Amino acid sequence: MEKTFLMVKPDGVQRNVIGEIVSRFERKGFQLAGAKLMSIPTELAEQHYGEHKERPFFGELVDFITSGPVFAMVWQGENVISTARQMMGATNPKDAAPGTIRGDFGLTVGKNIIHGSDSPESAVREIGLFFKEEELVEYNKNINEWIY
Ligand code: DAT
Ligand code: MG
Repeated sequence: MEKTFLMVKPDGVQRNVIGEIVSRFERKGFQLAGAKLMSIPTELAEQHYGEHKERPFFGELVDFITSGPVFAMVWQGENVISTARQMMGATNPKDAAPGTIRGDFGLTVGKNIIHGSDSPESAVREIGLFFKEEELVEYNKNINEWIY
């Protein structure tokens, strides 16, 4: 089953929306495969956002993502990568539709509440950066018979 890496950023943790965000993915029908509250070391932040290292906001981005705990998650389900991106909304919360996570909880691009992998390649890469294989759990939920 397809998997993606999602992370409630430090602003989302401080704003007390971990539960709300987890709830949205649960209700949609996705299955949680792993989760942890953690502080991101600077090196990991720089690796995770490596594709942005030439961008003018890279320093701010790394400072922000290491500024407080994050809630890192792996979710699985059919089309979870692209569906989670839709549920997150546009990168800049000012452009994110109401009903999306960023549309409902964010105001500015620097503090946009949630990260989600943007492709199958980045999902594999990011899951590998944040989780050891033994931290991911494979299990069956009977409710899946009513989802698939
Ligand atoms: P996304 O998080 O939607 O995948 P991205 O990968 O383009 O967006 O950028 C990563 C993060 O960097 C984004 O969540 C917020 C920050 N960011 C993006 N564009 C920015 C900008 N123009 N100014 C400041 N921060 C920005
Ligand atoms: Mg991105």
